[in-house]
Amino acid sequence: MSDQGDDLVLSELNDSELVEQMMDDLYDGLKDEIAEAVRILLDRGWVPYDILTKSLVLGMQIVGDDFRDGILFVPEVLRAAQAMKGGMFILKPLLVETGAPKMGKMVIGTVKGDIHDIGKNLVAMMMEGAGFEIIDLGINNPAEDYINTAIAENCDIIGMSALLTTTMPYMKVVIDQLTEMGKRQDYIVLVGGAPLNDEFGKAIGADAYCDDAAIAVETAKSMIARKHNQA
Ligand code: B1M
Repeated sequence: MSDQGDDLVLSELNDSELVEQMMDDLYDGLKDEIAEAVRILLDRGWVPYDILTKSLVLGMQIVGDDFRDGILFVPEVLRAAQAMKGGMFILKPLLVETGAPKMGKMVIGTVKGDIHDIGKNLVAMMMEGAGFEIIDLGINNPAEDYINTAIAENCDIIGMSALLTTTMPYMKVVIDQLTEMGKRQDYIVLVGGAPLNDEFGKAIGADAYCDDAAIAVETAKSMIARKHNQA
């Protein structure tokens, strides 16, 4: 996508040029350039969440569109994902170390059959930054992983992520299993991922569908507050 010359100096670009360049570099899977640009924006006073949402997440959207349209293929998308993770690695400590008071405990993971983890990682980071204790199960999780961890670790929230239309129905399997065990009411169940919507969340019996990481944080906070008030 980019026709970036060897002599391009990222620090000489103004903010909007730099953000444009970051989208090109993400598209081209240039991890070092993404890391450098993230550091430059931080030095310029950008807040970590804006760097994520206004450059990396938007850039990944372009990658996703071209992946869908057959312009990019798995190896290129993987490189873009690695570059995005490079940027997230720098931002993570800044997102999680807010000193916020402890809000509750959440187990989160991507469901069985699904290996997409960027969005889930972002949600985990933002939740941690908002004061939640996070147990991250990673990718490809069967129902037992969520349920056993929630019970053993005394979690308040079970969070599930799915990026494929073929894997999102598995969220219902987890919720149904909780119900069969008589444990559904013990946990707040939050779901998210690009192919989901509110209606799907309701249909499978989740407490809420969360469109993005910021909404996940707000939803979790208000549901935890409601749970404590009821208690
Ligand atoms: Co895949 N992939 N992928 N992929 N991939 C999608 C999802 C796809 C939409 C691309 C496309 O066609 N446009 C398409 C799915 C189509 C569909 O199901 N309808 C697709 C496909 C088809 C596939 C494969 C099947 C391709 C193949 O092998 N032929 C394969 C599946 C493998 C598997 O899982 N079994 C596959 C593989 C891959 C890679 C490995 C190459 C890579 C993943 C790398 C990784 O994650 N480590 C990859 C990527 C990167 C993508 C796209 C391009 C980007 C996803 C992403 O990271 N977005 C994606 C296209 C797209 O989504 N536009 C695509 C950025 C991230 C920040 O957003 O994950 O949506 P997102 O998370 C958001 C919200 O959704 C929400 O908050 C996050 C932050 O704001 N959220 C939650 C997410 N989880 C939440 C959980 C919560 C709350 C909110 O819990 C409480």
